[in-house]
Amino acid sequence: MLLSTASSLAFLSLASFAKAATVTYNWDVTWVNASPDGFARPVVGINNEWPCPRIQATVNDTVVINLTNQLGNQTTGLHFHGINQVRSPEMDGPAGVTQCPVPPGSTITYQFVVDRPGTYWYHSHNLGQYPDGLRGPFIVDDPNDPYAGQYDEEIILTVSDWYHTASLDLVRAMLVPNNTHDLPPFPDSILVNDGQAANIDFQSNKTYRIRYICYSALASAMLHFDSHTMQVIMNDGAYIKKQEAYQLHIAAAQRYDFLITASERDKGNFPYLVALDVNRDYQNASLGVSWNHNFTGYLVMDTSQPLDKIDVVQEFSPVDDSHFENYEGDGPLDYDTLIELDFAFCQDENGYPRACFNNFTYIGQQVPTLYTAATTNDSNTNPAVYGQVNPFIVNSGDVVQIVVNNLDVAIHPFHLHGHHFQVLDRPKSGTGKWPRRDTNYASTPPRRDTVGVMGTSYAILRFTADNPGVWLFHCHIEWHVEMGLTATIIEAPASLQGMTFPDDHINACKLQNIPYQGNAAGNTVNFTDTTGFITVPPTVYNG
Ligand SMILES: *[C@@H]1O[C@H](CO)[C@@H](O)[C@H](O)[C@H]1NC(C)=O
Ligand SMILES: *[C@@H]1O[C@H](CO)[C@@H](O)[C@H](O)[C@H]1NC(C)=O
Ligand SMILES: *[C@@H]1O[C@H](CO)[C@@H](O)[C@H](O)[C@H]1NC(C)=O
Ligand SMILES: *[C@@H]1O[C@H](CO)[C@@H](O)[C@H](O)[C@H]1NC(C)=O
Ligand SMILES: *[C@@H]1O[C@H](CO)[C@@H](O)[C@H](O)[C@H]1NC(C)=O
Ligand SMILES: *[C@@H]1O[C@H](CO)[C@@H](O)[C@H](O)[C@H]1NC(C)=O
Ligand SMILES: *[C@@H]1O[C@H](CO)[C@@H](O)[C@H](O)[C@H]1NC(C)=O
Ligand SMILES: *[C@@H]1O[C@H](CO)[C@@H](O)[C@H](O)[C@H]1NC(C)=O
Ligand SMILES: *[C@@H]1O[C@H](CO)[C@@H](O)[C@H](O)[C@H]1NC(C)=O
Ligand SMILES: *[C@@H]1O[C@H](CO)[C@@H](O)[C@H](O)[C@H]1NC(C)=O
Ligand SMILES: [Cu+2]
Repeated sequence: MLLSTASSLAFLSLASFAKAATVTYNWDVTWVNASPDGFARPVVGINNEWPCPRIQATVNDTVVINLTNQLGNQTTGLHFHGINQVRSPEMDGPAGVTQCPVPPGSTITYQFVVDRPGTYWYHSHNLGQYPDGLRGPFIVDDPNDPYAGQYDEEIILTVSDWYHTASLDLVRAMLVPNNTHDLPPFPDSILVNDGQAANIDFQSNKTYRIRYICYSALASAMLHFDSHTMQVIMNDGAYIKKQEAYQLHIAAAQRYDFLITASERDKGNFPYLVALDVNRDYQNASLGVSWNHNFTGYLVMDTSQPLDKIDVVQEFSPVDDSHFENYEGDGPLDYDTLIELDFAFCQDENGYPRACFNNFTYIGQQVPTLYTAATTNDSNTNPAVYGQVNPFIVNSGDVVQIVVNNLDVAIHPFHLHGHHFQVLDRPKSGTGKWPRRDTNYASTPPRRDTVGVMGTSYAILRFTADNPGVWLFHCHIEWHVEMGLTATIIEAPASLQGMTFPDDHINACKLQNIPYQGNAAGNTVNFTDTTGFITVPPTVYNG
């Protein structure tokens, strides 16, 4: 998956003069047989192909995706991870939140403006479906790239855990009362660039910008290059001050853009290691640390030499990404509103394993939450109309501080839709809960959309509520989403009142007899009447 020099550079130089364009994709979501690690299985692809294609646009372009569900036996939908959907919250994509799932045979159009440059990705946000393959890179080029001129070529590098069993079956096997240790499914293998060969053509005197994306459902990954250091320039689509890294730890859904240079002295081929981190906390030896899924790729300078060396790392000690500094040098925002979330595993009334924020697990309702916000008049400021989606009402213009207290011993990557947050603090494993005091925060905090919160520790995040919509905040371990590890931010509800939705989006609801107005159960007369709310997670998982 190389972006060729010629086309990417031409794209950049033209773009600085070009007017904002519209980039259109006509996509059928289809089953495809693939064997990326040698094991053949049906995967979810696009237009009968897999890996899925890349979305490529320039800042301020309009992206149109005309998506038809040709799966025949499953609903679908797409989320554009890290794209903030400013003035288009109805295009964010999570099923049950900003739309109904798209039924087989139906078409839905996503249309939105890409307001920020960087490395993003898209994926299904329905049914635990992206680990079945429905994910791809989403690149937004920057005519004003502050690092332009410091690199010659761009390369996309993706890493993912991979499973030989369909996600639906994995989730069904996980959500059973005898899963008393809340165990997720563990991967069968590692994929890099959705396969198992990803060598990089590496020419003397050239610098490469690697756009590194983690598609995982569970596992983080460690990255290390033999004899070469990385210069990280961006995290999650936000520029940072250049930061040297010998090793990078990337969690599910995160992205890093970094530069790597072939010096004039370099000769031969250099291995690089991507090691899947399925450990609950790689720093905590007492949890039994293992590295069972490794991938070796090569920086290839000389094709006449063998590709036989391996890259061995004695001890993983990745750069601390919470110490990255935002490129602009912005200080921490002062906050108005505090949302404190204690995360722990829990059980529901039927003894099924769940994940909870403040003792409540997310339970999907009938009406997508954004549709409820749009159709419940002034009552949309009352959390009670949304049902048990862990709703938090946030006023327009407020700066919100989210504190996540991770009461579990594992690392969990938390993602916010609709915003890039500042990461003010992300202390080491074992620190315990936030002491409810604000001290010693980063002076130029990095901004990102997914933060890895260490085991038995916390993270302090801030963002400005300048983007009306309904935005999920959730662990990006897909299996934990299915266990209910999600909260819902109802941002600027006054401006959501009376919002309207495209006919094709509403039609997806109508085709499945899903109500699309009123409170969580579709009551359009008495918004606080909770009759029909779903208050216990279903015991049979159908998505
Ligand atoms: C994108 O649009 C905004 C708002 O019109 C403008 O300020 C900005 O300069 C544009 N960016 C680019 C790269 O064209
Ligand atoms: C979107 O896809 C549908 C089904 O393939 C097709 O009928 C329709 O013309 C497409 N719309 C656009 C705008 O391309
Ligand atoms: C849907 O079809 C695919 C491809 O034939 C198959 O692998 C999968 O098991 C089916 N899923 C369900 C839920 O029937
Ligand atoms: C739960 O019990 C079923 C049936 O005995 C078994 O197949 C499954 O492996 C068990 N799952 C766990 C997580 O123990
Ligand atoms: C690399 O750059 C140096 C300094 O600019 C130059 O002298 C040398 O010829 C270049 N080598 C190659 C292989 O391009
Ligand atoms: C994976 O790589 C790490 C670091 O070099 C090493 O410790 C580990 O033994 C490797 N695992 C396997 C299965 O080779
Ligand atoms: C969750 O429940 C536990 C046990 O009942 C209680 O001690 C704790 O205070 C609750 N936490 C929150 C945030 O409500
Ligand atoms: C390491 O794991 C053990 C076992 O769960 C736990 O008791 C301990 O607090 C953990 N240490 C740190 C630093 O998180
Ligand atoms: C909601 O507001 C609309 C417009 O103001 C009004 O027509 C409707 O009766 C209101 N519905 C309820 C249930 O209050
Ligand atoms: C709406 O429903 C709630 C809960 O059932 C009830 O307490 C309230 O009286 C109802 N309001 C009206 C106007 O019927
Ligand atoms: Cu998690």
